[in-house]
Amino acid sequence: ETAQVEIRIEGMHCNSCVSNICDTVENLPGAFDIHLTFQDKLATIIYDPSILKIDDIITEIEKLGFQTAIAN
Ligand code: 9UX
Repeated sequence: ETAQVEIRIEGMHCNSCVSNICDTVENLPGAFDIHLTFQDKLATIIYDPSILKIDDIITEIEKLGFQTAIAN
């Protein structure tokens, strides 16, 4: 099973922030892929909803110090 969610991310300072978010999300069990650019501030995440919950993705991103909002 595959789902996609778009999460708006505020508080990124540079591309190292992008890398930190991508590395963290990619390592979550049930995460398949993440696309995120500093310019768009919009993360597109492909994941398995039977393994990984949106709330868990958001929690992990916010633990890194960013603010989030679900965009779809
Ligand atoms: Mo920059 Mo971001 O010095 O997670 S890497 S704040």
